[in-house]
Amino acid sequence: MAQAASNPSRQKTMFEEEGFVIIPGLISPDDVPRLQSACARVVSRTRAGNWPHRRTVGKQFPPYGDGDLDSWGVQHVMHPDLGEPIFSQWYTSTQLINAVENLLGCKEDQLQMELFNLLINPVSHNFALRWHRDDISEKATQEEERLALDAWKPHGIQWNTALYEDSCLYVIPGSHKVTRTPEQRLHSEGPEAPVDPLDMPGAIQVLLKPGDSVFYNSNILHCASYDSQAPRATLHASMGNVAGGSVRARNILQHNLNWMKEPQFSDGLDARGKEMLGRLLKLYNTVGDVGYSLSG
Ligand SMILES: O=C(O)CCC(=O)C(=O)O
Ligand SMILES: [Fe+2]
Repeated sequence: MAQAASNPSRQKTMFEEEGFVIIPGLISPDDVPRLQSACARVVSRTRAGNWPHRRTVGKQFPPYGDGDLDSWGVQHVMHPDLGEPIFSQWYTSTQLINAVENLLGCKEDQLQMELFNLLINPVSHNFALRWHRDDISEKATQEEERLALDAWKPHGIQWNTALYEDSCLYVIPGSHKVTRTPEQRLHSEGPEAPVDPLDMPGAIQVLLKPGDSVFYNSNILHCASYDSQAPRATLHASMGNVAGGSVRARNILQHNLNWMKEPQFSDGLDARGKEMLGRLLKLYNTVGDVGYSLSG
């Protein structure tokens, strides 16, 4: 089982070497119950069918569509229509920003706002995601995989912050740097999710206590298994360095973020949030100019 790393320099080394690191305590004690209550409200709204931006059971990647009634995630928790300002307050909190700056090795004035979603347990059936890297197809040849892994730069990071105990995620430490072995390929080519994720050579289960965050490289091989009986409310977000340009855009703009352009969203942010959003909108406009598809 993965251990939490204790100091910033060790955390950065672990993130770079292992492709993930667990950091406890990035939510202030007062905010834990506030975030739990906000999550309970948005989850019940989603399960009642009153929030269209959700991850539907049966679909691993966007677009999620509106097929199954059961959900494994709530998208866009900072959306003003949800009326829960605690989410953007936490996303722009000093403790979190400091952790991201340290792991990416950049300054606050380079950080851009990206995705903020919520991962939840489905209620009527278990569901699992097959082994994958977020930004490299499982169909990539070994050579294509090698080139894509070598091209990675520390321009973006994603994380899961658990509000309740969470043991859904599995990762292969160090796999963000190396191509799959033939056996790992067999386990990740899908389309089915694994019966037991620990059958995958090198896999470990990530165990998070409430308030723990696991930060990970989107190239790490990972999968997840969702038990409909185990309550889950895990904040799932990403942040980027503006230096990532169009490479970051590919990752984040596949989720439809047009709502982030509305003044109503910006008006609800603090000064730091407004600046981070401004950097994302600049990327949006630049990439839009070169014809990138923003649908999804
Ligand atoms: O549920 C999780 O913790 C992982 C989700 C994931 O891998 C994804 O959305 O691509
Ligand atoms: Fe993933």
